[in-house]
Amino acid sequence: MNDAPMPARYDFATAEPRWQQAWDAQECFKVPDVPDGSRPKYYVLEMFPYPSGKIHMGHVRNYTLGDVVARYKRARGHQVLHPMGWDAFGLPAENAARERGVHPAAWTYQNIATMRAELKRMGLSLEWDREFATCDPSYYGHQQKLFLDFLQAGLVERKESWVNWDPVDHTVLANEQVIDGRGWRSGAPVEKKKLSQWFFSITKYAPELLSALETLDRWPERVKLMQANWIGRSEGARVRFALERPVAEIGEVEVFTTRPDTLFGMSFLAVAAEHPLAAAAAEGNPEIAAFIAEVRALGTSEAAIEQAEKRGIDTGLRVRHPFTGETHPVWIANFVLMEYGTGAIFGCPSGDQRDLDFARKYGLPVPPVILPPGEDPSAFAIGRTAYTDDGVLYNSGFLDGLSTEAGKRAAIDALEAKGQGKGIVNWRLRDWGVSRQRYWGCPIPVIHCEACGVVPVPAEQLPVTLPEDVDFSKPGNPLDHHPGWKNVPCPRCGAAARRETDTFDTFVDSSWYFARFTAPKAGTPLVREAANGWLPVDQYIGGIEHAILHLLYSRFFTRALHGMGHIDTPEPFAGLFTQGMVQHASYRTQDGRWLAPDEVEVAADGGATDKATGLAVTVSRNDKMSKSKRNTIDPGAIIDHYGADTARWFILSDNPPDRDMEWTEAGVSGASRFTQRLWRLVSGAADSLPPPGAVPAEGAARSLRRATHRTIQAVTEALESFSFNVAVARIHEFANAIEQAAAEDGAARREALEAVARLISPMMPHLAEELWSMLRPGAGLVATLPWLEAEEALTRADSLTLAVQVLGKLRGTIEVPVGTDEATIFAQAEAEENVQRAIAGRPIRKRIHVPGRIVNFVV
Ligand code: ANZ
Ligand code: ZN
Repeated sequence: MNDAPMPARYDFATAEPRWQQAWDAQECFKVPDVPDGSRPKYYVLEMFPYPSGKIHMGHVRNYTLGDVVARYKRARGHQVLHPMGWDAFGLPAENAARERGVHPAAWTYQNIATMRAELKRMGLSLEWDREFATCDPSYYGHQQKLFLDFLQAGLVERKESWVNWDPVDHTVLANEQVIDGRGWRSGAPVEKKKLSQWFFSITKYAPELLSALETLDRWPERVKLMQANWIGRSEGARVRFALERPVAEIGEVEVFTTRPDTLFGMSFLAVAAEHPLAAAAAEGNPEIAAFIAEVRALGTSEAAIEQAEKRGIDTGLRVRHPFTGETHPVWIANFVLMEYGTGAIFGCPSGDQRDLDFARKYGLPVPPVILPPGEDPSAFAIGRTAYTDDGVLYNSGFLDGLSTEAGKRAAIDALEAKGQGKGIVNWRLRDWGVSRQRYWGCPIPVIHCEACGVVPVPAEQLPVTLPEDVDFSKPGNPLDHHPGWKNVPCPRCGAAARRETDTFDTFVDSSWYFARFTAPKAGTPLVREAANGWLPVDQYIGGIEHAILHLLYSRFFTRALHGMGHIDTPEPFAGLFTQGMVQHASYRTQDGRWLAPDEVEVAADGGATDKATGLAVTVSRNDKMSKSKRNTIDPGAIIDHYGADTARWFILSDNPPDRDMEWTEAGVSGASRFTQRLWRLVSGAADSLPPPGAVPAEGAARSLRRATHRTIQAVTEALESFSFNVAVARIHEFANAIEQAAAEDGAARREALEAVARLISPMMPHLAEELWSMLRPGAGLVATLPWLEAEEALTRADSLTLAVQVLGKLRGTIEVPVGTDEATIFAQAEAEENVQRAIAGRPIRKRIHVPGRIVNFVV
């Protein structure tokens, strides 16, 4: 007998690192670069993190979800690729350099070290050998190589485009970085400027990117819809309007419309502020010039334009209508975007709300042309609301009487016959501008030569690495004012030339990392067999904030790589799951200060007081965790205090993973108690159980065995369907069932406890190993075991409830096992106390049995 005292509690602090080492030592999560075909492959990937400095609860949720999938699929017999890396370029590192004088590389790699250690503490089943950071020259050098391939394939272009220019920071701003017309950092009024920039020709793939959405049957509908809207296919026409009098050699204006049927409802023509006709009209007209300058100061984002008040100015120019020959005024309007269609529209106020608002504001005519179904043409009038639905055309010359659809076709036919327009498909998607005037990004590998023009850096000279000695004290791009870096000889003619100083948008880095993970150390960007063996990613998991750009750019890259013959798959992500956010209550004092959770005392009713002052604070629930509200919870501190399994269990338990969840102290401590409870359940029984493999006696402890197998079945279904909170709930119920089960059959109890250890293993992998090692000392790791299969016979309903009647009156019910013979059923029914009383000693004349339903005694 072993008299060593058992510890009274599960000591996660020593157990978790111990199991992590055991997994490492046995290389449980390692897979070959080329799947060997012995088992089906499964590639699980979570969106890789930006190394901001610390992991946050959003990471914990994301990586826990991925780890559950990875561990479960591994147990189901798949060869699972589950890598991790760092999306490591980007502006924050440069800001840190400017603000704190720390070099972006040092800052980034320090953050990576911290975050890697934190992630490792979570016990994720990652293959760390595949780790890379996108700022490693060994990654971005290959990206430069791919860029040369794209260039060769005609998928890259250098062209002029309008950008938001911050005149103080000397940098291009993304639309999101323009706030109320000002640079988000400098606060300076933003200018629109034309710059030569590098573009990936994503628009060439627009039709495929749209139509292939249909093949993504394991993507959320919502994400597919967002992508479809972003790509934005619309059918319509281009219509050319002749100017009554040409200006600055411009004789006509072309508009794009999706409603050529409404041409007879035209009231005005409007162009964007950046349109050449606007510039021509501004010549010698300070009022127009001032208006254009004002519109340019507004952000270019559609949202900004949508919100801004509709404003315009009459240029005094007029255009001739292609059908009526009448003339209409040409306006410059702030709601017309230069980047969409042709940068010009014809305004039909009766059929378009924006046009109507505009027409009403400036007193322009509103001729109605579409008659809604059931309306009387003599009575129908447009008030404050445009009629944008289908109807019958009227006041429309040769289109009169046609439906909207027929009218569109007839108008296009007529325009084409006159040579004044044609039917086209227009796409909202723009080419992807990837030039950034920044240091901390992947250098674009081209050289500008006076004589030769743009010359790609020869592949053997890659990688073009970033210089280390850079000066962040001046505004603008440090690569630009570096004394030597950009001065290089032209690779073609040898003359003095200049390196491109733009670096790539960091979305480029994240557009192919999932492919690089399949052969992260290779000397070429990709290795065919590895990429083809593992791709597409079977399950991609990340935040909805990446529903559009990151996923679209990755899809484009993959299609382009496919088109160039690098890989076989055209789509990167076969399955996509978007997780909800982690929220936390926030606390605010009456004088408006935010308090951190540890600065308040929360009462049982949810009310809270400031620990320092004792005064009541305002609690608001379901706030996104944010530094500004001081309601973030540090995962590191949680792991210190409760262990990784508790954090994982709680984060999985609260809500379905695609919904937002609220982090609460009560929730996490409840999860912690549950880990202790499971540990006690097993440690208390381990010594008294029969040896492993003991067969439960036939019929004995049937309800416990049924609970075991039904739980196996339910947890399996829940894990298959991403209902991880349901899996957690079933295991809670199972723990109750085990605790309440009669103690008679040790083998059934062992079976139940072993099932607990194995069923929790995707969610609480450390505790699973700990329990398993108590139940089966020396029997190896749960991480290497196959998933449990439920025994069908034990998951089926195996008893029936029968109503028992005496002379047709219900007197009780009995429960019998399926397949019980009739004599036993009658005997059991007759023995019921209530039934005995109703029979009252009278002889039974007839016994009736309706199988599965009723037993009736006639006395
Ligand atoms: C005339 C018209 C009449 C229009 C009507 C609509 C309703 P989607 O579907 O998004 O492609 N438009 C075209 N180019 C524009 C630009 N650069 N900036 C702002 N608006 C522009 O939208 C196409 C419609 O948006 C076009 O059809 C045009 O207005 C407007 F009863 O033309 B429509
Ligand atoms: Zn040259």
